[in-house]
Amino acid sequence: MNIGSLSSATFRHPQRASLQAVEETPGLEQVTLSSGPTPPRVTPDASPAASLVGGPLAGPIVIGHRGASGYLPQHTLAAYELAIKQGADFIEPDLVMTRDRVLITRHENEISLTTDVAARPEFADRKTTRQIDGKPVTGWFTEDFTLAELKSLKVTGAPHDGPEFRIATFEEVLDLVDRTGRKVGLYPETKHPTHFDQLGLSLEEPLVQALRRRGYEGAEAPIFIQSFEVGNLKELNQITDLRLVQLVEAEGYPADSPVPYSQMLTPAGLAEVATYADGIGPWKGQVRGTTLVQDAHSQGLLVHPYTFRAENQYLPPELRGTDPSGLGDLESEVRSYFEAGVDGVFANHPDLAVRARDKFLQARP
Ligand SMILES: [Ca+2]
Ligand SMILES: [Ca+2]
Repeated sequence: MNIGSLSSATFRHPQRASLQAVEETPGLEQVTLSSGPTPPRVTPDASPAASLVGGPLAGPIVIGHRGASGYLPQHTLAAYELAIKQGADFIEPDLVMTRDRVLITRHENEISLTTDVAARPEFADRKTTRQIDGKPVTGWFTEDFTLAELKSLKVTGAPHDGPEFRIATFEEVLDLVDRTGRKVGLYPETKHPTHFDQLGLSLEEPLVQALRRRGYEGAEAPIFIQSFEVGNLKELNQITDLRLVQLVEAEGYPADSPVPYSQMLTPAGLAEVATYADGIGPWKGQVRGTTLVQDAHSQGLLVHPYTFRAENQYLPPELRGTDPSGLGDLESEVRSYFEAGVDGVFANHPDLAVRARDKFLQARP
């Protein structure tokens, strides 16, 4: 299928004032930034870079990491919607599965750190210990709950709790993007794919099917599917032409491979990744002061490092403000990565990354 039919199939409601829902989200106006630079005022459809989504890229992309997770609880519809409103080119849902085979958005399949499940007496007997990626994890797992049960939970956690935040399904995220009115891409991550395979809850087929139902097919679609594992990306490469991204941790091994991540980033390792993926998502520390961007580009791989956060503790010392918990100069950090040639960034504060990207493009000869 071509991009024209995708556009008409997927982005067919530009007249809908869909982003009003952000302004109406209870509690959103209570979001405050403790200190540091004030983020720019955002207006709906603020990004001049909407054309960066899909097709040949004219500049680096901004990926709203777990939504605008620097401002709202990660992986909630409100967080994704805020990322869209702030001009993110892509939003990033992490995907796990329920017992009744529904893809939902959570960073972990163990949900006691991001929901109130541990305080719910009716679910006390679901607490268990399970081997996840080779390590014992104790808690409550999405694969033991139906969607209806998970929907009854409150999403908790920094930076902003609220009773209005619920676990979102992937279908709800697709609905959000459909009604947005400008091109916003999706950058879904398969979480713990080997673990879910062992449970008979394979993630990849329902993911590709859900995307196909919305008209997302082929390498021009505004989609990147990402994984820290290797085997499921190779399987995906057999069943879809959607673009795939190999995530790379700072150290260690993929859960399903004896080849360390460090080896993946050598020229030979990158050549192997290029046989099944279209890009890499390295830890940002692997990019600075190395030839990784050039080496990856020479294999035809895009480079989308993670994670860019504005809190001072995550910034280089020279970009920090005086308040340890305040926000520092993320814009300068992001811009330095664009100048180093990266093709996109995962950012918890999409507004600041978009501003850095737009200034970078304006300054470019
Ligand atoms: Ca992720
Ligand atoms: Ca699978």
